Amino acid sequence: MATTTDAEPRPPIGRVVVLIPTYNERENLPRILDAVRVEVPAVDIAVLDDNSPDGTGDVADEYAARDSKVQVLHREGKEGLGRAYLHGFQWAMDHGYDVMVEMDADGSHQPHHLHSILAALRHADVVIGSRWVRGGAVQNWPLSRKALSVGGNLYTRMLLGMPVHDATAGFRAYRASALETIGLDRVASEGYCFQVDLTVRAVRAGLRVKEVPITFVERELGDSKMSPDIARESLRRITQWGIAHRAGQLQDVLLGRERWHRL
Ligand SMILES: Nc1nc2c(ncn2[C@@H]2O[C@H](COP(=O)(O)OP(=O)(O)O)[C@@H](O)[C@H]2O)c(=O)[nH]1
Ligand SMILES: [Mg+2]
Repeated sequence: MATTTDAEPRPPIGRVVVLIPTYNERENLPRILDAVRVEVPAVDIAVLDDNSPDGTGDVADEYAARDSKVQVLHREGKEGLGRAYLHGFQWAMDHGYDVMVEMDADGSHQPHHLHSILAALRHADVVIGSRWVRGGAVQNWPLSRKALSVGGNLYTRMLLGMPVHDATAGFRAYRASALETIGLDRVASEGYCFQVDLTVRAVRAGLRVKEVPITFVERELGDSKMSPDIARESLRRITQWGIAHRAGQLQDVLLGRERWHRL
């Protein structure tokens, strides 16, 4: 496994694009675009719209027509968050960006956190805006959503033994080099478990993954797209990865290749 340390210098940040996936976010989108543009004016934005029935794509086009820092990728239909991000990452790599930021459209991810996320990336390959580290928080979530997030993260850590507290978080920044190392063509996750998938791949590849605290604020407008199907995909895939991981460890032990530090 490749290893990296804090002491190793990282290249300068370079060109940054914030990727914002949207499905039925016509009320939220202009607000988040305005807020990101004010907070980090030098940064480009690409909206990844899955042909939202409420016309979010048109709202995005109107915005992009008067702001050259904003681009819109129109996708054919709703294929899930993971697919939308894979498309956005590939587009961003093809267009020479050095850093890709993931950010929700609904106001849950506050643009002022972009400063600490990008600052941390100077010494990391991947930075996760984390709700479940000291200083992190969630506002206005019902107990059921909190339980799902805490439980999902606990399950992920137990099965996969990862040193990450918020593997399901969706406010994060990747260096393009990190995405190249991860190898996006092997990522099959469609829904929200895409986030866990990339976290596991990044950690396993020996990339330096850092968490910085954020306050996640539940949306005020529009509806969450979280669904039982999305939760089921996460549970199924995380369980499969966990079983494979633990079986590999057991095999190491049985073959006398103990690596207890990985347990
Ligand atoms: N393009 C695209 N965006 C999606 C899809 N599902 C969710 N999103 C976007 O992903 C972000 C997070 O979704 P949200 O429903 O708020 O999830 P929650 O915060 O976990 O409840 C929002 O900007 C959504 O519009 C999808 O299938 N395609
Ligand atoms: Mg949301």
